[in-house]
Amino acid sequence: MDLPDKDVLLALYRQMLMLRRFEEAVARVYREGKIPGFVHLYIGEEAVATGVCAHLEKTDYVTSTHRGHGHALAKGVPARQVMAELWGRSTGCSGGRGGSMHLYAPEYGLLGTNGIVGPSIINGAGAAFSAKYRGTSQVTVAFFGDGANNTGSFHEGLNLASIWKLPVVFVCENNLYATEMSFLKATAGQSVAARAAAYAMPGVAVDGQDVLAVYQAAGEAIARARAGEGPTLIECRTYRFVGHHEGDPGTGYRTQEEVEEWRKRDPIPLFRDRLLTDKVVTQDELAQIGDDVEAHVQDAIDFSAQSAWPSPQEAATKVFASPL
Ligand SMILES: Cc1ncc(C[n+]2csc(CCOP(=O)(O)OP(=O)(O)O)c2C)c(N)n1
Ligand SMILES: [Mg+2]
Repeated sequence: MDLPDKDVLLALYRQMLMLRRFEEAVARVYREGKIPGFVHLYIGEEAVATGVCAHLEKTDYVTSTHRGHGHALAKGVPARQVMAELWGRSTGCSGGRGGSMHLYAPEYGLLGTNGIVGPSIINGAGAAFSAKYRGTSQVTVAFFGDGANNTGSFHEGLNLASIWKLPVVFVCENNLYATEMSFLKATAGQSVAARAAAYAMPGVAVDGQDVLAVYQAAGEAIARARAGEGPTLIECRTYRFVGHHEGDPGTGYRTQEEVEEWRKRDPIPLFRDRLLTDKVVTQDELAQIGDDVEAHVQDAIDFSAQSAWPSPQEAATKVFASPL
């Protein structure tokens, strides 16, 4: 494939690095007790959200999972608002009510991360139905894991999207495990992409550690959706370098050798080496991006630390439906 323009390449690099540094900072402050509840980090999978969301407009939609910080950031939710939400502060994107698994920012097209495995798929189909019904050109991307691929939501969502030709792209982040359960043991046929045939839509399997491969596949699928040609299923083969959630050592169900093998295919150094080998960028340019990203993440931490908690009255609003 021809390389995209330099500004696109640098934006992809910056975005992946942002996702990585953000999550590393989350791990640090989590251990200091700053963040309540569970966090599921995206470390190792950055090329997926980055390569996909690079094609989306602000008005497009994303539905996401329990492992959704990267999706929120890549969709354009400011780092301050994502971090402050993790800290439970009133300046967070959900006003501090939601935390990691309930990041909502519809003004940026983020229709929610979700603690339940599967609904991102049907919610994504629903958002796409809404866009089609209203006659807009909005595209929805529904992210989900390999675990969700074996739930009813997957089959319902893909079926409805296909019969109604909805403008949606289903992106499976196949990191080979659902908590401790191996994808290969849990999935008949051992392929997510192959399931697309049953729903009469294109199914594409891509190397989820290669941001350019993801960028290309997503670009085609999003253009297809926007042109009214219907849904696509993309399976990105990837790996989480860390435990399922912070606190899980991630060692009881996979070997150290396996983790080391995948770490050799870390999407960020892979891409950096390619940019340097192809002489697209200089070391200095990359170092500058690294410094900017570090400052950006530190700003989000400082902002969160200085933000107020929601008042008890505020915290209880928008949580329960008003009785009729
Ligand atoms: C309906 C439902 N069943 C079980 C759980 C518990 N649970 C939380 S995350 C998870 C694994 C999800 O695996 P996958 O979809 O592959 O996403 P990953 O964590 O690998 O990103 C499970 C089973 C849940 N949250 N919701
Ligand atoms: Mg998984």
